[in-house]
Amino acid sequence: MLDLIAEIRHLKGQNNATILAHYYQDGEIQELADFTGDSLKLARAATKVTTSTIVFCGVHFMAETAKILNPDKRVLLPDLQAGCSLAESCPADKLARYQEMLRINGRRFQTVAYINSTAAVKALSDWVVTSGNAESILRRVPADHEILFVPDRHLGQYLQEVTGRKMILWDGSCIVHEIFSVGDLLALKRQLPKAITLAHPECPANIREHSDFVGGTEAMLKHLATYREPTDFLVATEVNMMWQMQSQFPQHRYHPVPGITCACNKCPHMARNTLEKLRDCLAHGAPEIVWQPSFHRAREVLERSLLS
Ligand code: CIZ
Repeated sequence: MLDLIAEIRHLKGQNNATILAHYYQDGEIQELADFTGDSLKLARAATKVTTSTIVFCGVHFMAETAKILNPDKRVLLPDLQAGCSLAESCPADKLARYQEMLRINGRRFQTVAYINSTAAVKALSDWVVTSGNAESILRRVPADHEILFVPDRHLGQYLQEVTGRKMILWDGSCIVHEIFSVGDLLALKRQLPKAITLAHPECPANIREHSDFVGGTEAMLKHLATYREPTDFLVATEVNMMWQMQSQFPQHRYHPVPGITCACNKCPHMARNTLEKLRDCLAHGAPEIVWQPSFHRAREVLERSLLS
């Protein structure tokens, strides 16, 4: 393992590469990264990278976003199959047909896509939001337009509650956040009555309503920074997030909220990236995210939404 880490560090220097890692990656990958963050922070960090190569340890839509915002850089993803259940739930051709049907019915709307979507879906959208900037972007949608929100119905429902904007919701969900067990959460709360529950807005309403704080990963970290005394936290998001929490705020205790069918919630797509694949992709310069025609239009939408 130590040899593998030394090898990755050596290859990173040799190939003039920067490693970006999402908070949902295994701790050993986050530890090696030059930047860690949520998709918003990493998309912005990618635009500041000075090396010729970016290795994106995350899922496909995140690496794709880094490439779209940095067309001249080589962007590598350790496993090209690292997908996302949300992105899969909203194929671009299906979205285009649905938008057409709304237009034929005389509906005036703008399409707001969660960043967990393909470039082709972003290219069909007016705005792209992340869990970190969704509320401020929604304020930019003209009040006389409806909002078609894709693909996460739970995040969309949460945003309806906090902004008061009525939305047409796509029927997608995240396999990690969808399966938290409310029964187990309530049992944990009985065991640890003083614990604070943190839930991601991709969680269904029954989990959110039993939580003390709802926010994306970056917002969770900001919230943790407000607690000085050692505190128990029940965490309803991807389990690797607790590695980042533990390293930034080691005085607290973190407990994963169990899923209905498993003891903890790990994203199987994020888990496809391993140290070995990270080493191999640096060694071979592949797999690489290759520029696609839809990236041009997606770039306009991403720049307007995430960088300005
Ligand atoms: O925005 C992201 O990176 C995702 C997918 C979740 C979060 O809250 O970090």
